[in-house]
Amino acid sequence: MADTANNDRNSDPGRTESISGGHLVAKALKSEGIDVIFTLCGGHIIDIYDGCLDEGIKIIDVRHEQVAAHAADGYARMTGRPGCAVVTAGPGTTDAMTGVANAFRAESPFLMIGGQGAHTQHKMGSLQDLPHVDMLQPITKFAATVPATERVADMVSMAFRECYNGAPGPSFLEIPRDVLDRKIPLAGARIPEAGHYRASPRTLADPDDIERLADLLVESKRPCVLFGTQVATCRAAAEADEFARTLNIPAYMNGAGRGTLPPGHPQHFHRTRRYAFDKADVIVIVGTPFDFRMGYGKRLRADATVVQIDMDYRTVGKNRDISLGLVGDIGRILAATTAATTGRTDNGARRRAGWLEELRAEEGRRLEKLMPEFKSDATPINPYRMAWELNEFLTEDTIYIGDGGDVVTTAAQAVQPRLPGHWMDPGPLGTLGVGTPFAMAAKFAHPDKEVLCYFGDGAFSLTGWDFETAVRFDLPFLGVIGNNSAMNQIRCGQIIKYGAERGEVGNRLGDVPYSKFARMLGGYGEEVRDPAQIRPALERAREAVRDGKPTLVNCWVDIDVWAPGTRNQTMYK
Ligand SMILES: Cc1ncc(C[n+]2csc(CCOP(=O)(O)OP(=O)(O)O)c2C)c(N)n1
Ligand SMILES: [Mg+2]
Repeated sequence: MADTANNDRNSDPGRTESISGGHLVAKALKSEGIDVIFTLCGGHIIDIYDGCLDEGIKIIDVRHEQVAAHAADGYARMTGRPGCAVVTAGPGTTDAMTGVANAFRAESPFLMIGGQGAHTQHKMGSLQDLPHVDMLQPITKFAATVPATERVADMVSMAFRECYNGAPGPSFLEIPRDVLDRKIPLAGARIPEAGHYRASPRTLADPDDIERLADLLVESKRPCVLFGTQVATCRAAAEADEFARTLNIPAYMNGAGRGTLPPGHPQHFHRTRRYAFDKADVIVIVGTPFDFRMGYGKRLRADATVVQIDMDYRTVGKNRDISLGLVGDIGRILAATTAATTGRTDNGARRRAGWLEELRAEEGRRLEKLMPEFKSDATPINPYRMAWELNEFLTEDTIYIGDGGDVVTTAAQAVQPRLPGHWMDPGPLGTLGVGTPFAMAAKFAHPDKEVLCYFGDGAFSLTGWDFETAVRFDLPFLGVIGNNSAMNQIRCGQIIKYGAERGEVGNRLGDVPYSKFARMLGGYGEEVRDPAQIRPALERAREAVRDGKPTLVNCWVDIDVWAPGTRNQTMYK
């Protein structure tokens, strides 16, 4: 703890009536409900730490600023509240930029605070000086410098407000060192009060369009719906469930929308999305853009009636024409649509039974085709077998995180989270290295849940040193590595394009026994080469995690097996 005299000087207005910029930051963070900052220290930002001590905000210090930013992003996804990362000027801020960019594409709200040289040394060549705001502007919803200590808390709350403008995203504030360190009379600062500086973003779309959508759905014979990440962002799983169930509409899920409906739910479908998109008469796209994951909209039947619902006005109708667009909170819109269809003599639900049976039969055929791979006894381990074992191993309480190339793509063919909000992937920026920070953030947000992260060996090595942070902060997660000693997703594309001889350039990694790395850092680890040993090793790892140890189960997988998406290079089409 900081010494009491210092605390009194900074934050007890009754005695001194003065407060420093760093302490104003902490007060504003507290107003926003922030209970943890993810950070890596630097001389420019230490007064924020001192303020956090007074406000009871936990400080998790990591080993690379990219990790701090990803963890703040992950915390936001897991809690439904914004996250916060605090990094120093110059290289601290540039290191964190990848995490900000990832959150920007993934629509995840967090505030990054960066240090800056003193205003009095502006453009004089101070230590770690860079034009941070210019650099962060294109990848944030809001980026600004705090010009004076009086404005610190006000601008922190402004930055949080901006995070929620339309679809959420990150904001950036740069606070010069003299602004942070200076003390001002408390009366001179606006300190926005919790709950009094921003409105609810949960707006409803045009009510007439809700009625039009209800009409379309009631009449539809072969509708389908895709629930995307914003269903999770809006915590709208209950509304999505009621919508799909009441109207009997087959539902597919992508991004963080996975788990919106559990496997086994009558309207939950998984393997027939393309088939349904080819045959549907009405397609409702909820909270996911027409980006590369959707072939920019080209994967939807050209003459289908396409409805798009999104939090962001700019996303609706982008890349593909739509028949109807609705903008607002996903849960509100789905609930209002369901309500608009009730009370009609026939909402069409029963008429669609045959359509759902057709899709269910097709799902079964597709699963049958994959079963030999899922059950493969081959060594090195077939990555499909890994995928199957992981899915069998998940419990209702497991939060699943994917961080890697091909092994993670393959796993997505089997792994289905059992509950909403239990799936994390980087999102459309496709950033490798999110796994360790996401796992730490998930464990911090949900200490009673199991957090399982499936890594590629390449992905793990980008940010893996923060395994030590998980040990230090008692954030045990179950890490599993699908180790093919390669950046294999890229290797596949190189081999296809340049042939086997010239395709092995710049993509091979060493044979690293990551279990030893885990043990070196104070965790638990095992090596697995025999597919029959995957499950027992996972069980032992689960026990180790329950005993408080972060874990790496290093599974040696076949370098020459790829997912169809990788073989067809669909991500580039
Ligand atoms: C930060 C970052 N750098 C590079 C890439 C490009 N990339 C996509 S997949 C991949 C290979 C990942 O290897 P690994 O995690 O071992 O998974 P594998 O494909 O081998 O299963 C790379 C380098 C990326 N997506 N993100
Ligand atoms: Mg690999």
